[in-house]
Amino acid sequence: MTGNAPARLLIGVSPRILRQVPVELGFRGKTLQYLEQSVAHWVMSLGAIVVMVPTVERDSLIRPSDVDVPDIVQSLDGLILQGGADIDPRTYGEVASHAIGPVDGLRDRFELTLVRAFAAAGKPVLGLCRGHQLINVAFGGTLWQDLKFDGVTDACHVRAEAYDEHSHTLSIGAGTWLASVYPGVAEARVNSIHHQAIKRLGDGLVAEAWSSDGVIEAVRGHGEGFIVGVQWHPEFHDGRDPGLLAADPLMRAFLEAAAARRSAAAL
Ligand SMILES: [Mn+2]
Repeated sequence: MTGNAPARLLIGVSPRILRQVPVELGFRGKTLQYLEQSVAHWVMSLGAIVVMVPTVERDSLIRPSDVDVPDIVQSLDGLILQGGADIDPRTYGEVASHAIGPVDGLRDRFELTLVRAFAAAGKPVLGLCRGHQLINVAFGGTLWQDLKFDGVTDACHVRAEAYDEHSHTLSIGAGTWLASVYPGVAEARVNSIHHQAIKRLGDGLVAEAWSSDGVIEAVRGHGEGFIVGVQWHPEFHDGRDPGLLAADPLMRAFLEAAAARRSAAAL
């Protein structure tokens, strides 16, 4: 790399959190914050650098005020929200139903703050699965807490034993932004590892893809900037199953938006 080459894009990924660490891993009484490597490898495969952005516990030695969210936003070119646990229904004004899974209010609050701060700065945000749902909540939307329990659909959006090998088809809306990312692809197959989904759309978001039962599978902020959520895990679409929607066009669009934002700031 020459001295004149522009610095590579720096993409932040907020972590998954594991508080009850299995004994055999060591870490007795500790909390793990981690990223699933497919997410990082997907970003890195297209030339960007990935950094994890840990949350700060209220009672830790570092106080949140010491590393503020505005500092994080200023230092990074974009944000990716990983999959993970259910979002606490209290964040969107609902009471938890019997079908809700484990929740983590700290992760919710931190990621909601990150999304809003990146969006306000005009820096791209990409949400995957839980991250897609979190974007919706960040802009005032709500979620189905459990697609089966809530009677939304009988179609299967999650099969524990199949995990990332479970898939279904979806339709990409004609004329949408997502259709421009995947020209000529009106129908596609994606993995499906979720039991929740968007109920009421958040302010300023538009749905761009749906499974055949009408569940929203992709959203985008219709204003300026790049705010995109997908209900599937493109990071698991690694080419082993060529029948699945290619992941790279989506990541390229995200990184192009990050590069454009950096160039605009340099003017
Ligand atoms: Mn699905």
